[in-house]
Formats: sequence, structure tokens, C-alpha cells
Amino acid sequence: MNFKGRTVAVWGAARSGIAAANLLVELGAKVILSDNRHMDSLNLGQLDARVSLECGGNSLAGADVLVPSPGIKPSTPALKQALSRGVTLCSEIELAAGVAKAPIVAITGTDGKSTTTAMIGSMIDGTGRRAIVAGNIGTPFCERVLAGAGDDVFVIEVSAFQLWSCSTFVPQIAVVTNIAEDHAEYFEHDKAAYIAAKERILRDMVPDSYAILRGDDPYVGQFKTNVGVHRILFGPEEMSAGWGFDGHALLQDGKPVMDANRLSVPGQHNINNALAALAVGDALELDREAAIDGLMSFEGLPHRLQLVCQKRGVYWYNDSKATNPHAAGVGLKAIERDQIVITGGYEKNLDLTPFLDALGRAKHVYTVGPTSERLAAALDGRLPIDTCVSLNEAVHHAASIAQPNDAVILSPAASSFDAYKSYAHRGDCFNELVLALPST
Ligand code: UMA
Repeated sequence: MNFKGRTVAVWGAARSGIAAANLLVELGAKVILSDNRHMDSLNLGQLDARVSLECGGNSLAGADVLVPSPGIKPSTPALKQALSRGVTLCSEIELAAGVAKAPIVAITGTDGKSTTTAMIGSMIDGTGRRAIVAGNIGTPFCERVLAGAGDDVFVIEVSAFQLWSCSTFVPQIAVVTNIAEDHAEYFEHDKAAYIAAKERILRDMVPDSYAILRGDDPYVGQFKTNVGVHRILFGPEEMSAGWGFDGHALLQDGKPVMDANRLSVPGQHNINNALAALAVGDALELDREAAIDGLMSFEGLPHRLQLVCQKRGVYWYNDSKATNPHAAGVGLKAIERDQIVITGGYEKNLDLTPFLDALGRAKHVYTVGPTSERLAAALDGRLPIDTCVSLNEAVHHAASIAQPNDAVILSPAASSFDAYKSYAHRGDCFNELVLALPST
């Protein structure tokens, strides 16, 4: 899209919107950035002075292109009205991708996308090439593109919130980790719309690009790829073609490539993430040994099954990023110790089964927040369960019953918005509480 001289509306003046607006004015567009919040609650320090700002609502102000922030739902009435007037939607990631001067590796899926993104970044850096990691993981893609000089490979985490509004998005390599139940509220309980948003990552891919897909996932394994796109599958079983695992080694086309115990991060889910990363390494033609060294140096991200500390022989883990039952279940299965589980949070009414099925090593469950009642009913006396008024209380109760070699895991299986600004805020609070516990 050529933006020179064009009027563009950007909705949402948080990180994405500001980054998109700044890139657009640089491209010669006349930009109206709007937010339904009051100016006083916005953080506009990074905003280019050439951008016009409107607060207290979103309007098109004569624009024929609209860049919505990821936080703006497809069902937003003003957005539907704008679409009915024929406005062209352009996602922030699409805008950045149109300007990016280096290949784009884009990673999506319900679970593991941030970890896989960071892991791929580490792997590429380990080979001496320069990976720019951005997108949903934190720094908006537009911001990195605008700042970029001598960029080598963009490694971008893309969410369904960013994908649904893309008119055209063309990654050179796309990775899809899995599909599980999540974000029902955002997509108005339309699971098909959520899955379609994820599959959107593949729609515009061109011949000779790579689609790296979790083959055993019932949805992702069926995703369609365009003619000429290399379709590479990965998954936790041995496979004659693609990337698999035999219980010990990561395999390519059935042949061992690296021992799983060389990875610094625990669990089958991280083996799956590493298989996807190695497949990306191959597509980028990275030196194999250097890529493996880069993978081995990856020590995980905060709040994703992060080992906070070991105190009195008890291992304390923060898995605050496990904001749905599936992700929480995956984390619990990765810890091979007897467990005390602290769970609960904002009620998204998701099916709890994947979390309940992963409680095999749990000795005691402490719940906090609105999901407590449903969790207690679902556990139905299977395990000792106590409801706590706060995370603080749950941490102190857990510390009082934990035995040496046990793991205490914050595994919310729910969003954080009942009491925190974000999963990171919740995780930071947990870490603080745990680090303040007596060591002896
Ligand atoms: N707003 C309006 N009109 C509306 C609704 C909202 O103007 O009708 C305004 C809000 O007041 C707010 C802005 O729009 O100022 C929305 O901002 P945002 O929520 O999109 O926040 P950003 O800071 O731009 O962060 C976004 C992503 N946020 C979401 O997807 C909700 C961040 O992902 C991402 O890191 C960032 O862009 C950089 O790319 C966060 C996230 O929770 C971490 N993602 C979800 C997830 O990982 O599960 C998908």
C-alpha cells in the first residue's frame, strides 16, 4: 500500500497504535490517531509531533484506511460502521511487513508462541546473524521497522488479535504452534473466527516460502497452504518426514539431530518449540551446529514456567503466562516433581479439562480469584483444595505445607485481569512474594 498523501486513521493510542502512527507519518501519510480514553490516561511520550490526536472516541475523520490496535475487537460497533462505509483495514503487523527490508519469520498459535519466538531469536543470534524479535511478544513490529538499520531477520510473534485485520500479510516463514480454546470473549464465542484468524497467517504466502505446522494438532495439521509453499510438519512423535521426537533425540525425517537433554528449558512443550525452531533454522539455511548452540543457550522467558528460586529444598515456579487451561496443563506436565498448585484468575469460562487432566502430580491446590468456585466444583473432592483471598495467602499456605523436592507452581489457567494489569504484573507479584519467604 502506498501511504504518501493518504489520510489514515489509527485507532488505539497504546504501544501498537503509536508505533503505527509514527511509521505512517514517516511514509508521508496524514495520520489521525484516536483513543476512546481521555488524554490524561495515555502515555504519549513516543508519539511523533506530526500525528494528529483525538481522544474520547474513535472516528475515521475522512480516512479511507483504518489501522485498528489489537485490543480493538472485530465486533466493535464503530469498526463495523467504518467497514460498512468501505474503509480498508490494515493491521499494524501488515503495515510493518510492507516496509520491512529483511525476511520475516512470523509465529502464531494459542500456546508457546512467545517462547518459540524468543527461542528462534536466540538460535539465529547463535549463528552470528542478527535477529530482530518483535510483535505481540512486546515491542510493536512497526517500532522495530522504523528503528531498523542493517536488520537481518525479523522474528515476529503475531496474535489472532493482529492477524484478523490483515488485508495482506506475507511472511517468508510462518510457524503455527497449536490451536486450543482461548480468547472466546474477543471473538464473541465464535471459535471458527479465532481459528480463521490464526490460519490467516498462511493465506498470502508465496511459492518457495515455508509453512512450519504442528502436524498432530487437529486444526493446524489441516491448515491449507498455497501452491509452491513448502509445508513442513513438526510434532512430539517420530515422523518419517518432518521434525519429530523419539523420547531422546529431536529428529529430522527420522534421523537424530540433537539430544533433548541439551536444551536448557524443561518439558515436552519446549521440545516441540525447539523442533519448530530447528525447522526455521533449516528454512533460513543456518549452520546446523551453530543453530543448535544458539538453541542450547536459550534459558526461557520470565513468567513461562520460570524457576523463581529454590528455598528450603522447594522449587518455586512462575507460570503466570499460562492464561488458559491448556497452557497451564502443558506447564504442569513439564515439572517432574510432586506439586502444590496455585491457580485461578479472571473467569473466561474456558473448558477446564486440559488443566484438570494435568494435576496427576498435584498434592494440594490453592485457588484465588473468580475461577475458584468453578475449579473447586470441577475437582469435586479429588484433591485437597483451599480457596485463598489473595496470592499472598496462597503463597504462604503453600510454603507451610511444601516438602523438600516439591514444586510449588503458579499455574493460573486464567487471565490476570481480575486483580492485575497483566500476566506479567501477576507474575512479578508472585516472584516478589516468593523471594520474600524465609530461606531457612
Ligand atoms: N481502544 C480504543 N477503542 C476501542 C477499544 C480500545 O481506542 O474501542 C484503545 C484503548 O484505550 C487502548 C488501545 O485502544 O489505548 C488498545 O491498545 P492494545 O490493547 O492493542 O495495547 P498495545 O499496548 O498496543 O498492545 C498490543 C497488544 N495488545 C493486545 O493484543 C491486547 C500486545 O499484546 C502487544 O505486545 C503489543 O500490541 C505490541 O505488539 C499483549 C496481549 O495481551 C501482550 N496479547 C494477547 C495475548 O498474548 O494473549 C493477544
